Order: sequence, then C-alpha cells, then structure tokens
Amino acid sequence: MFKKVLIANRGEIALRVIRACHELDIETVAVYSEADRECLHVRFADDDVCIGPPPSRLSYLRIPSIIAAAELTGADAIHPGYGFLAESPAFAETCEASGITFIGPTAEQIRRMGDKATARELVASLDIPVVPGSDGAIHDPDEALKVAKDIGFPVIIKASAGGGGKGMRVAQEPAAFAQAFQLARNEALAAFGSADVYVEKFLERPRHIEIQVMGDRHGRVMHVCERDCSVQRRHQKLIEVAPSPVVDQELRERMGACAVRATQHIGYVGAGTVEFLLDETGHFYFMEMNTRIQVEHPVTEMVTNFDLVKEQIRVAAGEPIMLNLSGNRLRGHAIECRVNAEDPYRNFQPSPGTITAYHPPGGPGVRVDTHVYAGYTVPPYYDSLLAKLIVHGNTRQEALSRMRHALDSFIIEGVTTTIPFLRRVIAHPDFESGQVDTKFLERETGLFKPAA
Ligand code: MV4
Repeated sequence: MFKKVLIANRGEIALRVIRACHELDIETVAVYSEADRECLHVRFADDDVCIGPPPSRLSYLRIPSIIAAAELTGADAIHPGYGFLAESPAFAETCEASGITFIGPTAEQIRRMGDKATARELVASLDIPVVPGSDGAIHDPDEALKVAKDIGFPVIIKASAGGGGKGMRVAQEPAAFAQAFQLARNEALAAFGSADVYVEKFLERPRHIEIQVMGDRHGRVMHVCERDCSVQRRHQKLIEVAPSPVVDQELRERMGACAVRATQHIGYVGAGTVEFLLDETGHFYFMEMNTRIQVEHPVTEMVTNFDLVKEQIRVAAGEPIMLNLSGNRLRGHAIECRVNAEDPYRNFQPSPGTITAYHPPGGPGVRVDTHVYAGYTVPPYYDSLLAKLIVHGNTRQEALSRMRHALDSFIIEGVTTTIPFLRRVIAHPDFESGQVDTKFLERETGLFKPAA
C-alpha cells in the first residue's frame, strides 16, 4: 500500500480524499495556491506545499509544481480528485515517468475515452447502443449534411474533444445544418484546439443516466448502480439521485453490462462513469465515459455502502476490487444537492465572500461533504461549490422529506447561495414524481424568479 498520497486538488474533494487516506493509514500531502492558505485541506493533511499564485493555471494546473511537491515530500502516489488535472493524459504520464502512481486510469485509457467520436466508434463495435449518427468525426459539410439527412432531423453536432456541452449545436432542419455545423466546428476549435465534430440524431427529452464502474489491475470490472443526473442547468448538474426512479433491476443490469463491457475492453483501472441517454421509450444510448471520480459519487456510496475513494486507492495499489453489486442489494434512495455560492436569481452569478455564519443540517441519513466553515472566505478563482448535501432514506419519499428539511435547516450567511432555489426544485411536483428529463429546468423558467 502507498505510504504517502499527494492530493492534487482543493475544496471538499481534497478533504474527502484525505479522509479516505487516513482511514487506510496512509499519510497525506496537501498542495495549495496562495489563495488557499486558510483551507482545511492544508490543515488536515500531514504535509503541505504551496504551489503558486491563485489562478489555477499557475497552481493546481501546473504539472511541474505538483510533481516537485510530491518529490519534495516523498509522496508515492497522487490523487487528482475531479476537475483540474484529473483527466489530463499528460499529467498521468508525467506521474508515471516520475515513479509516482497516478490514482486513476493510464494516460492511454484517458486518451481513448477523451475523444468522444472514437469512444463512440469503439463502444459501437462492442454492440453497445449508440444514438444513430456518423462513423467517427466528419469534416466535410456536404458529407455531414448527407449523414444528417440519412439519420433524419433534428440532429445534434458535437465536438469530438468536447464534453460538458461546449461545441454542441442542434439543427432542426436541413436548411439550418450548414450554419450549425460551422458554428460547432468554430466553437470546438476555440475551446479544445480541435475542430473535429460528429453528428447524431437529436433526442428531444432524454434522461441522463450514468453507471459507476470500477476496474482493477487484475482485469476485473464491476458496475456499481446508476445515478440519475437529469436535473442540469447549462450542463451543470444541480441534483443527482441513486437509484434512478425510472430504472428497474432488469434495465440496470443491461446498462451495467454495457458499461462493464466498454470499460473492460480497454483494460480500465480505477473509478469511471459511463454516461447514457435514456429516451421516453426506455431505449438507452452510450454518450461518453468520464475517467475520474465524480462530484456526485456520494449518492452511489449511500445506496451501496461502498467507499469509492478508498476503493480507488486500493486498486491503484494493485489490490483486487472488493465492491460487487450483485449480491449486495441496493438499499434505499439517495439524493444530492450541490450548494453553490451563486445567485440563482441573477443568472447564477458567482457570489464569493466571507461566510459569517454556518450551521450544517444533521441527523440520520444526512451527509454534508464540504470544506467551508464560519469565517472562511470563498475565493473568486475557483468553482463556487460550497457543499454537497446528500441524504439517504429507506424510500424515495423519505429521502425527499429529509432533503426538504435538511435544506430548511442549512444555515450559510455572508454569501448568496443556491439553497432557496434547490428547495423549490425539490418541492416541484415533477421532481417529486421523478418525471424529469434534461430539459426540465429549461421548461420551468418560473423557478429562476424569486418567489413572490
Ligand atoms: C445529446 C442530447 C440529445 N441527443 N445527444 C449534453 C452534454 C453532452 N455530454 C451531450 N449532451 C446531450 N447530448 C443526443 N444525440 C442532449 C444532450 C443534452 C444533455 C445531456 C445530458 C444532460 C443534460 C443535457 C442538456 C442538454 C442537452
């Protein structure tokens, strides 16, 4: 097992990883920017190194500084968390070249799934359903239009290097195609340095269902239940649940088997997520694979009792995976709300500042993953996640009720938060009944205006 793990991240996920390491009797190293001196990850780690000025490209994204910090402190492994360098093949490669274990998949595995057009082709070759569309990236606008007419409108044009909604355009009809195609290519080039795009049939009201997977160095891959992340705003997830209210055991096993097949095919090691779109008729389609631990991993932990971060560390050290859903029945329902320092009634504008009062909710089935405390100043440089509020209940009704009351008793003063907005979404009849798709928040424009 590792002796000392460096956490190349900040915020709640850095604390989450430190906790897992300490439970495994592994020492920890925090890295921090000049804006993060007062952060709890610095306090809780056994060792810490300042890696540069506040902007992340000069600190949390600077590979040489992080490698130097690991060498200086004698860390034998690095956990990247999510965001920052978590899906950087160059970082994974540099760690390995420096004799430090990257806690995650290999650079090659990150690369193969990072290109969405080739990932799509790869899984299609394994008989995993993909939305009808082009074979790989497509460069010529006339050829692309021909493909679009073949699959039928509306179509969606997506950046191969994309993800998170950038470089994506919908064309409702042939007349709108040429312009949408050009816009998607321009945006892809600007955002990712590659103009490669591919074309798919556009599904009007899909749900976003993702399967958590874990692979070990012995060639075994397990799936660990789905999450339903259909409540999103501009490709930012706001609320995630496990299990999905619309996925039964039969569908779970079919989606899980597909996720495992894709993951196993590339010899994947570590935690990963295979994302699917699920349409109104119950058909599912591979969308992309994320090669990291995700923000919403706690909902899976709550319904399975598996510690996904500990397992990531164990498999990186060469141990066989322990978690195996078959036999371990899912218990109850979990819901996560992401609480951000943002003003939902001003277009989710970030609201950095000092937290003057803080009291988290508690009680049975309530978990708060956070790095904030009274007196903490939320810096303007990073994403505005303050806390993840996760509840568990024996039934979905119990989980919903717990979430409502937990949100009501979550006190954060001094910065504007999304708590009142989350309360309204949770109370919405369509959320309560589980009738949400990826267009839910777009339709419910009333939620974005302050309550009368
Ligand atoms: C789609 C789609 C409909 N049809 N693909 C959005 C993010 C990117 N990863 C893929 N996305 C979508 N792909 C087809 N063929 C709708 C979306 C989409 C979406 C997906 C999941 C969650 C929220 C979303 C919001 C808008 C669009």
